[in-house]
Amino acid sequence: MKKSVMLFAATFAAALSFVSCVNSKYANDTHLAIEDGKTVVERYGQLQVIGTDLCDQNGNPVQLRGMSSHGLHWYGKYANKDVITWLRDDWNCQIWRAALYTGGQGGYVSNPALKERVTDSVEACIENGMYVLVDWHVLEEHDPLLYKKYAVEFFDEMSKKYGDKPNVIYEICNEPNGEKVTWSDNIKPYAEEIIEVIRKNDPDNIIIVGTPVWSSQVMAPSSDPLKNGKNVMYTCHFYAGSHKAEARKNVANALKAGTPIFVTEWGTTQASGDGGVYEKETLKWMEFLKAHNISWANWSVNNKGEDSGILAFNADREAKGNWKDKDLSKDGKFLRRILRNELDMKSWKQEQKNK
Ligand code: IDC
Repeated sequence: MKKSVMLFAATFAAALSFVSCVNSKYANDTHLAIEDGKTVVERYGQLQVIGTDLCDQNGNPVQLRGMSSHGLHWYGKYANKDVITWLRDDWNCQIWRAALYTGGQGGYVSNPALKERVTDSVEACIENGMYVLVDWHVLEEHDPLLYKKYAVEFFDEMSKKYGDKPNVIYEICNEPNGEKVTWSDNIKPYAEEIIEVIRKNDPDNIIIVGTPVWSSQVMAPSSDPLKNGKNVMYTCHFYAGSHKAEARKNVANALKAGTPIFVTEWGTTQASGDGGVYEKETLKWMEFLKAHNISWANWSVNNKGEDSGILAFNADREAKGNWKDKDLSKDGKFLRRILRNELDMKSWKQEQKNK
């Protein structure tokens, strides 16, 4: 009796997974930075948003995965061709994020020369056939409207320079935050203006807009949409040790409401960027993002010694890439396996059992 119940359950589960596999429009995604000698940009070309999906030039849904720089004014030395190429070839990254802090000491507004770290990143990604997120890293200033004047100039210049390259994705405000900063009064008017500036020079590359409360309130855009939302996505950020099932539910609801989501930043740790690596919680998120075809960039490439940094404390001070196991932090070793498609929830659980 017990045996037959088990047999029934197993058959039912197998049938279910067969059905879900056949029905899934995401089933064949292989996540390779290079496949049959072709880079991801050669294969996917001009990206576009269809419904809530990020799609390639032919309208097939794609999921991009890769790494974010740390603040370019702190660890910008890693935003170079050697490191970005290593991340493509050894880590299987298809995307790189250049995080340009805008406010604060040493941020772009007080230190405009920092732009070179962004252009170095963009050029390395163009040469490498990778996508690149140009991240206007709103954080300390809370409100994207505060430095709008600088953002207008910056995105006008970037879109004039690189608007004809399919590699570039504009992330126009990392994490708006603060009680007084709302979608309707701050983020939306800012986004509409910046999108207009970019669209004059670049009619089609993807633009990503931050959401209220450090890019967590992903439902906001659906009730008060942008006037110019074509090929626009919205971001949700999470740190696996702080944001869990409820945050995933918010994302699922936003997708249901028709809001395309791109996770431009997430970490394996607590929101502080420290506090340990949450492996199981991370793998839950990885399953979720894969099932919903949501692209992502992980925070971040640095050797500061914080838990969310992929390098061991003080490793690779020359910023050359070519990292050995000893150069990587716990976070780095874990993420490398995820990106190389060597680890998922199932194999991780098995490994825990075998320990
Ligand atoms: C953190 C860095 C940390 C730095 C701090 C400064 O990891 O070294 O001292 O910024 O503000 C974010 C932000 C991102 C944060 C990260 C971790 O986008 O800039 O980086 N985080 O706290 N949002 C949620 C977490």
